[in-house]
Amino acid sequence: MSDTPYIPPRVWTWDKANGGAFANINRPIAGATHDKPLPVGKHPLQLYSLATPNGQKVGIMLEELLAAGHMGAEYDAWLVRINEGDQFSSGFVSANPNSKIPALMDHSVSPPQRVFESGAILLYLAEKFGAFLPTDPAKRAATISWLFWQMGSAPLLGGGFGHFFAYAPDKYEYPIDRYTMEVKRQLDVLDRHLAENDYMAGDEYSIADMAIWPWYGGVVLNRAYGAAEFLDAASYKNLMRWAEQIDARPAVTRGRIVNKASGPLEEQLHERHDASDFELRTQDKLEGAA
Ligand SMILES: N[C@@H](CCC(=O)N[C@@H](CS)C(=O)NCC(=O)O)C(=O)O
Repeated sequence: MSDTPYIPPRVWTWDKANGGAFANINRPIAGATHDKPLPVGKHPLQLYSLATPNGQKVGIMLEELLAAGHMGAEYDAWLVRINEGDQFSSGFVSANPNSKIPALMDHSVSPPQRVFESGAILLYLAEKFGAFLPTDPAKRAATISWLFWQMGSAPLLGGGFGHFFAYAPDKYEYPIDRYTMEVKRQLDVLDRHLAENDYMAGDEYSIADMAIWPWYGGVVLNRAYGAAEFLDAASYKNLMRWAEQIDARPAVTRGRIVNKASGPLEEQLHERHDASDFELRTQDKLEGAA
C-alpha cells in the first residue's frame, strides 16, 4: 500500500488485485467462470448459501417455518464457498445472476422458481406460507419498512465499516471514521425503536427481525468484526435486550449454523438435508467419526 494519495486515471482498468480479504474473488465482470450444475436434493426448497449474515437470514426463516409446523418448508441447504468462487458456477449464476449467496430454488412449483436477494427470499417464503409477515396493514407496512431498512443500511455496516475495520489490508482513519459514525447512528436508530417495541414490527416477531438480527445482533453480540467494544455496543441497551432475546430462540440457534463453514466445529453444519443433521452432522461429529 502506498502512502501517497491516489490520483485516478481517466479510465479505470482492471490490471491488479486490490488486496484485502476478498481479493481473490473480486472482479469487475458478471457471469459464470465455469460450468457446473447445482445439486438438487429431495425436498421442495433448495437453498444455496453460506452462513454469513445474509445467508443466516434464510436458514433462520426456514427453521422458524418448520418449528411453526409448515412442513412444506423442508429444505436441502448446499454450501457455496464464496472464497473459492462457487458463486460463479453456471448453475449458481442461473439461480442468481448477481452471483451472491443466498439463492433459493422452489421446486414445489413448475417450472421451479428461482428467488435471489435475501430480503426477497424472506418475503417470498413469508407470503408462500402466510407466516412471519403480519396481515394487519399497519403492522405489515412496519415489517416491510424495517425489512427494506435492513437491505439499504447493512451494506454500510458490512461493505463500509466491516470492510475497512476488519478486512482492508491497512487501517485508514478516514473510511473507519466515516463508517463508524454511520453505523453508530444506525445502532441508535434500532436502540430507540426497540425502547418502545418488543420486536421490529411491534409486538410480533417477523421477517424484519430475521433480516436485522444476523447483522446488528451479530455486531452487538460481538460475533462480527470483533468491534463490539470499539462501537460501545453495551451502551445500546434495548438493542442488546432484543439481540439476546432472539439469540435464545431454538430455531435461530439452528438456522444461524446452516451452511456455516468457519468457527467452532460444533457450530459448523456445512449441509443440511434433514432435521437430525443439527444433532448428527455438525463438523465436530463428522470429524470425530472420521
Ligand atoms: N443484497 C444481497 C447481498 C448478498 C451478498 O452480498 N452476499 C455475499 C456474502 S454475504 C456474497 O455472496 N459475496 C460473494 C461475492 O461477492 O462474490 C442479499 O441480501 O442477498
